[in-house]
Amino acid sequence: MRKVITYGTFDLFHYGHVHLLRRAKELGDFLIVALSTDEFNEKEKGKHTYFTYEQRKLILEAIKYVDLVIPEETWEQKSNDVKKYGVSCFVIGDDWRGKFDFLKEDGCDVVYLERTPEVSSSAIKTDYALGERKA
Ligand code: C2G
Repeated sequence: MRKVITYGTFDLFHYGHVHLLRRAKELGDFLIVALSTDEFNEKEKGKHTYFTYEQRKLILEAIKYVDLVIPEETWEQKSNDVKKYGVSCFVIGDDWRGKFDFLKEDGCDVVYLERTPEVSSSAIKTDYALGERKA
């Protein structure tokens, strides 16, 4: 079984996240999502999410591409996760290009996938407040 892992906050879940998770799953048989906890978001990423960790986890567990959701609590846990779960492939959006190449030293493939343009959790917040709509 080829396991794939990806990391993120996934707040205000949207179609850009779906495209990422679909493509990530295509790279293996089992997709693990390491979901940023509320504490990690606040203290390390400077993000104040709309939904709590448990609410964001519930949404991700309902996504057909996702097989397991684990907490992302530190920047440094990635190498341990790769070993602990026997992960063959690390995937993330190309806004992170180059940042996680060190995982190749653990024998893990590292894939940066193109971000879906014109959608983001932060844009949803501002656009909605301004009365902007996609439709
Ligand atoms: N994403 C995307 N297209 C978008 C928005 C997001 O492909 N329009 C991808 C991001 O590149 C990321 C994933 O969806 O791979 C989750 O996005 P975020 O929740 O913004 O993740 P981020 O804050 O980048 O967290 O340790 C790594 C971090 O936890 C990554």
